Amino acid sequence: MKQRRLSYTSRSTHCQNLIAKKLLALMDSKQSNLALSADVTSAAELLALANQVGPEICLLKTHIDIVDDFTPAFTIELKKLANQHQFLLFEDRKFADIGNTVKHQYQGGVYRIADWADIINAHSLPGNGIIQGLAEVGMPKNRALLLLAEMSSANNLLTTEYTQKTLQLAEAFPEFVIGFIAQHRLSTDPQWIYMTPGIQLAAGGDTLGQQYTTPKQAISENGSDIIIVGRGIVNATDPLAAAKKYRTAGWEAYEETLCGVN
Ligand code: S5P
Repeated sequence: MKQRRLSYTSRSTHCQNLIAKKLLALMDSKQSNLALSADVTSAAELLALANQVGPEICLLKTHIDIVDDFTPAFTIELKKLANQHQFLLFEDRKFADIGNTVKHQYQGGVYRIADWADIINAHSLPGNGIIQGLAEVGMPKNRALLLLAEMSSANNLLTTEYTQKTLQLAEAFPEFVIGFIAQHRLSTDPQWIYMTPGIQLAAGGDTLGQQYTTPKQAISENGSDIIIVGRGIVNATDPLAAAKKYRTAGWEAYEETLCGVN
């Protein structure tokens, strides 16, 4: 069943976090609810992809630790492209440790994630301490956090109860947590932003348990806000043409669920 929704812009008034407000406004002004999962292993390739696909996306998701030739200069270049093409940066670090450890992982080490990533994500598994630790680093820098509430992989261990408890954890930190990595909308509260990975234009999977759903299913039927697309774009012979197709599919699915009153 189609889920009716408010526009992204009108939702932004319900958010406490500045990145959430910025992202929702950007999505409407750019007419894109597409996030590129830029899962490539060379810095030059990632920058070229970001430059090419940048005009089509609201968000670029990285796995910074798979870039073979990472240097601090790389993230400076990435930020320049984000400003030029108007997209936000999301490091898919999936933090999963105690608060004190994730603080160091977030602000220090080689990658200094807090210096350049607008958004990060974390597993809720360790409990509220992980959010508190990340918030100590991220809040002074106006950053934002997503919690993993559901996963796309087959036979994952995230039960319905785990998902509900993740929602409850988020509700205790609305200044820093902006939403979820999830396969479905979890609540009627308009402040939460849902991002769905495991998206291709045709449903299916890969050989390692990934399960794909379509943009229409994710946005229109399951009530998500942002489609996260990796190999559907990255491995296409023409990534820009593929990104345009995903962008159109995601946007049309959003528009058809809009309520008359925005
Ligand atoms: O449940 C999840 C959560 C995430 S963040 N399933 C996922 O696939 N992801 C990430 O989304 C994954 O790490 C990868 O970067 C991307 C999906 O890539 P694709 O190539 O399968 O589209």
